[in-house]
Amino acid sequence: MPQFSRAIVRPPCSSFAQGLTTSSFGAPDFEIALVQHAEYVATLQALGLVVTELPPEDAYPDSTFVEDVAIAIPAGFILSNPGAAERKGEVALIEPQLAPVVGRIEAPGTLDGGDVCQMGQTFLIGISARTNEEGARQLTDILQAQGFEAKTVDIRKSKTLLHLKSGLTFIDESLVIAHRELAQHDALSLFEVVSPDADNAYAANAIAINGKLLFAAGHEKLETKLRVRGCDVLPLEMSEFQKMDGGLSCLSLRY
Ligand code: CIR
Repeated sequence: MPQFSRAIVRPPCSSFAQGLTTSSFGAPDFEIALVQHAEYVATLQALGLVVTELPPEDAYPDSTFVEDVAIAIPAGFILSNPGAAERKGEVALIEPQLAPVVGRIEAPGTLDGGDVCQMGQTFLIGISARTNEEGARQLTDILQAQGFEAKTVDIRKSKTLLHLKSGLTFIDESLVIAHRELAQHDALSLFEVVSPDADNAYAANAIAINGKLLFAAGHEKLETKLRVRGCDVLPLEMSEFQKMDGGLSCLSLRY
């Protein structure tokens, strides 16, 4: 299971409800989002991580989803070039906090960190509405230069996945959570794949960290399947972030 010692987060800002979303759950409650975010941070700290909390940034409603603007690898950070025009400015905003920067995705390449799933020495890169083939190619070059392997997974036909990690979580070398539409992909052929039913699909985005599995509360069917397989599940309330299409992994950069 992945081990991390540090994380960077940014709490939701007062314009949070104006962010991008496709969900039909209604507007998020800002005060509840702050409470859920604080519990998320406290959980990372309880797992031993040193958490750097950046100030909220009202000019960028989606800036709490810090995972999308950079990819952390052992050598440093790779800056992304988000696929949504509204989010591109978030990269310059976070860059001063990230050192060293060991690469960046440049136009015409676009890439959101939510499309990048590290599975040990291999990274899966989702080609999505946000990450294009050129962005994936640039990231592949950077990762290969750092000794990693990279493979792409095309999710452009998916009607439900915003990002690859919306439907995929690497738990350890033998186990992943994957939406049914990803489960048969070659890249997952060596793993036992646990797939959620449609009504638990949101919880496919989880975070394996230091022996625990941070998991979206309220998805008991998937939670039971994971507990049966030995996962130490820590449920966290995520309702207000789900309303903005965000999951657990998007809320932090872990390294
Ligand atoms: C967006 O549409 O960009 C944000 N509202 C949600 C981003 C979620 N990020 C992620 O899944 N990595």
